[in-house]
Amino acid sequence: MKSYNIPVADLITADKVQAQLHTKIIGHKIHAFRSVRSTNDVARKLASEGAPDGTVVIAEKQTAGRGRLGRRWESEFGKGLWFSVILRPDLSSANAGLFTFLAGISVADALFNRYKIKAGLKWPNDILIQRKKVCGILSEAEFDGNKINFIVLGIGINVKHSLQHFPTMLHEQAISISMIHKQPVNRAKLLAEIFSRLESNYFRSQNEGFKGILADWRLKCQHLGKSVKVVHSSTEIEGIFDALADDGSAIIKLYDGRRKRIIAGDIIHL
Ligand code: BT5
Repeated sequence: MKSYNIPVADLITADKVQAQLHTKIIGHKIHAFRSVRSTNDVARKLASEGAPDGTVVIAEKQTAGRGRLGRRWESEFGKGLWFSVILRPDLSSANAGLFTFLAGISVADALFNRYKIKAGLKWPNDILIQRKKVCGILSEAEFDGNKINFIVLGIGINVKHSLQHFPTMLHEQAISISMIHKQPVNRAKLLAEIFSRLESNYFRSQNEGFKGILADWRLKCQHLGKSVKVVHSSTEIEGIFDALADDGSAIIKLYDGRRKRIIAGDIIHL
């Protein structure tokens, strides 16, 4: 892919983000890189070496940014926010999958607070603007017995792209904040806002569990009660997206009235 120059003054640094920070833990330690393979890989290594709760890894570019199931995440130099947050919740392993939803509502709230953009959430890990993907989330966990040892919450947000910065195959499905919000977007301020939202939801999950977080996610879900096609493993089913269950799985009501629980897959709007 082509490389685009951006002025040094526009690069993200730990200092710039920390100057905007209002959090107690998230972002107090930031490892900022020009280029890495994947911020999740760097964060997992740091976490296994003992990096503290709330440590962040961010890069201007990822050469092997990852989505789920080994899919590629396009991470153009200087155009997005490609970052991973290390969390060390005191929770059982059963809760690990719910951090994707925690991240989804946090990013959506930050987009609304800063730019009045009403983003929608798509099960399980997408944030959409005008039905196109502006953000993807890749939450990975390591366990210690039946407790979570750490979570690496990887978040990729398209910020400054115009259409030509995306590969052609993504033109129909990807969007950036700048394609909607016509004023300049300050990535450091947006990141600090996301850290605040992530942190308050993180503390909420520790104090109250995930009930409120999942309720907020349902309110922002774009396809609750709508017809969807779900592709999972090598099968496809169609039905109504009936509910997000408390364990994060999707409940699909088939057209013959039966309900099917899906734990992993992709939703296609019909
Ligand atoms: C995701 O996977 O959406 C999770 C993406 C997580 C990326 C972050 S960036 C920081 C951290 N470090 C990493 O290595 N990853 C995380 P999934 O639901 O599997 O979606 C992947 C699909 O999204 C691809 O197959 C493409 O179709 C599409 N896609 C790839 N890059 C995109 C982009 N920049 N914008 C919109 N869609 C994209």
